[in-house]
Amino acid sequence: MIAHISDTHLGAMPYGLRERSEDFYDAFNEALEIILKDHIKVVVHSGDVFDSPKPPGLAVKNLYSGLVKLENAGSKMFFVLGEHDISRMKDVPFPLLLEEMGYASYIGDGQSHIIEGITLVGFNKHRRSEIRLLREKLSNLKQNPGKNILVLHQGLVEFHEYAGEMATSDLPAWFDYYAMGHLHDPGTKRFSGLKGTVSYPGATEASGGFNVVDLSVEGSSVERVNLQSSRKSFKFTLDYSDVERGINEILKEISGLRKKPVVTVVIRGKNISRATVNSLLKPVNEASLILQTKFEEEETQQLLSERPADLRSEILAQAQRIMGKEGVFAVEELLPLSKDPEGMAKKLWESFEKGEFD
Ligand SMILES: [Mn+2]
Repeated sequence: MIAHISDTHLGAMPYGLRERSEDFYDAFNEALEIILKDHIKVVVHSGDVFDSPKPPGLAVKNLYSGLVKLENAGSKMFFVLGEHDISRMKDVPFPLLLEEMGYASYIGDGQSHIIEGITLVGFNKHRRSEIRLLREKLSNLKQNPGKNILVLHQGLVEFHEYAGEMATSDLPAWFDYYAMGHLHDPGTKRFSGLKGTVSYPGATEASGGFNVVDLSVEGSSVERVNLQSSRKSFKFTLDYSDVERGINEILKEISGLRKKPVVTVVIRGKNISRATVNSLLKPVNEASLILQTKFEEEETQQLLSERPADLRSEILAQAQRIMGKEGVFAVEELLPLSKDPEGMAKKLWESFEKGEFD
């Protein structure tokens, strides 16, 4: 048995709320508690340990004390780096300090790391412009005796059409388990061309869980462990004509939770009185950590009323729809460089030279 966790994003603080940043520590610490209780020795982390290459002290403290607990129980975390861990300033990524101190093991170097008879091979995040290189590295890997696990921080198109940077056909076929990170929605699939199960445990906090993987089963079997500490988020769509009843239903659903939820309420209808709605929503507001209210007047109803899986994927999907692969390139590669015009120009030139624009 191994544990597989990903995208813990320690140090994230959505809405600038301290309570939300605590959620990430709570989820991480609860996952570690379960791992310790189950006496799991090998913990694979497939990237985005921290939310930022310069994590806040509290995030470093939480990771450090978690790793010490693992160490004391004879367990260890093995990690690769996600794009959130890697500084564009080419500074030393923070998680590597913990490797230096002996509290975790870095496996993002593409080498075989044999632990308890299991071979772990990991790669750090490769950006879209580096995928060809990653494919080449993957095709040169050699199978080891015993169980083999591949650890990557990449989107696979079979799991997300727009956030996918590569396909399962790019993966060597013999791995017993493919420990994926980067996509925040959990997903586990088998493919006829691959020996092992491919799985994204999803972002620990947002998805509220992680994987326990049984390698003794042919091709591995994945059990998802759900965390109690995770904060629920809800989106309700109410008809203005029946708004009072709708609000009572919401109150029933969101009360009695362990943590006040994040709530979005969409009010649809004609001639909506926002003042009336806002005053009716007061008890909902009190029962939530954050309440966001959106109004959709019937005439101006948006086409996109479905909640996107996450904002980033939605931006990518729209960029792809409107501008094709150049749009995806702009969002993924150029946008993060918006404070670095020189880097941006360099990136553009590199990609142009590689013939990435038709
Ligand atoms: Mn990521």
